[in-house]
Amino acid sequence: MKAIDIRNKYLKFFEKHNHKIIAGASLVPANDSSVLFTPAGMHPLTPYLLGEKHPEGTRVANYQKCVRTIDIDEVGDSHHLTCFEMMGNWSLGDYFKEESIKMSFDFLTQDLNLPIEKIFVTCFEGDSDCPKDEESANIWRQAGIPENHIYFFNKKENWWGPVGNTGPCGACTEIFYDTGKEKCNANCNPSCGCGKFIEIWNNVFMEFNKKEDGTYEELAQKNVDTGLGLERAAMTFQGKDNVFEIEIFKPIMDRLAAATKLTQGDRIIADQSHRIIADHLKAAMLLIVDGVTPSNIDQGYVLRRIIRRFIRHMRKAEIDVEILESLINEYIEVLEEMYPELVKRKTMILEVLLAEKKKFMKTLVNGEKEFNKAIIRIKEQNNEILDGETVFRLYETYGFPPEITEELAQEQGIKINMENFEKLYKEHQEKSRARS
Ligand code: ALA
Repeated sequence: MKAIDIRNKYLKFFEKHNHKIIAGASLVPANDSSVLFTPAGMHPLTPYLLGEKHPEGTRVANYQKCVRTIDIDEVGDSHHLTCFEMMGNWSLGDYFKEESIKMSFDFLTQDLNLPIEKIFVTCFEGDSDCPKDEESANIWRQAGIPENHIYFFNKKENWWGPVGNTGPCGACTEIFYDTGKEKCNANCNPSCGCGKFIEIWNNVFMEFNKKEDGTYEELAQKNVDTGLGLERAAMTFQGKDNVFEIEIFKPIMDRLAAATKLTQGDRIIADQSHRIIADHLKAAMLLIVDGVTPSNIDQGYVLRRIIRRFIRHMRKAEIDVEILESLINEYIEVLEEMYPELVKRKTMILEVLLAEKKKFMKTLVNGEKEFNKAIIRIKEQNNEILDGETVFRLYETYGFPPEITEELAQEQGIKINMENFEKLYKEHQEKSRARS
């Protein structure tokens, strides 16, 4: 089943269960400077989770484009993405655990035909803020999930939110898909992250508001916030063991594989770079559609970092960067059905990305030369840390975001002195401010 078919089935299912389908929000949150990008479907709904009346009622559902840069370094493995789509259904003081879990279970097992033996779930083990979530576990048991597929974990795994320091949050029950891979060790379980179990859906029971002082107060209403990752769901239901095999990435991955000049032996490196390029390029295009342009601050800086990172990976995988324009055209065609807005803003996407590429390429070649000289020097000195001054010079003179320098250094087994870089960066900013 294609990703778009899963999305449509999801919306239809929740419409049938009396949810109003609402529009997703921009990737750039309105009236909220605490986060740069919309990180989850619930974020635009925060006021309603806190009690404000939603114009569409107490049951709503949608799909939402999300960007989470926190996972940026994980991209390249089988299932992490910085830019993904989350489908969500919400109870704004309406249904709670029982109905929420039953709907998730029915959707997965009936509408998507997922065999019950493939499903594993986790529940909150309880602490001084909130008791053990036996209620959710019982609902899962009644639905037919066997005891040895139910796990309890602490806040780290089974608590979600708030998005910033304060706001709605609560215990969650997560649904995992068993890929059928071997356990990585005898204790392998849904929290271990080895890739055997893939988290596909999170049902959060948002009944608390986290306050500034770190304490939790009960909200006046009990809410449900869920998130079903579309790309991961598609990977699961298409029986793929990596998300880049699904139809929204595959044509681009194939194109990159055909374009790399790396030889067979280096294909693992190339594969990782291809995944980074496919993820970052999609993120960049969708950010541009939502009005972000490369700059040195806030959202614009993240966009710049993402663009520069995928260009660097094109070079690392020995792909001619001149294919970027045709790659973008092809990618837009692939994504058109899911994101028609890409077609409408195609000219702007091409303009922004090609201009940024041109700018970066000018300095990348020289910057890499400087970097390589510095690495030779460090290695000759038997040093394992690249000094902050060099990192800063690469940033200031060549526009290398420190993350790129760090990544380049890591590939050589060298760490960078980020602390010193940050000190120099701050001093530089203060001087510029004093001058202006
Ligand atoms: N807000 C929850 C999440 O992002 C559903 O996992």
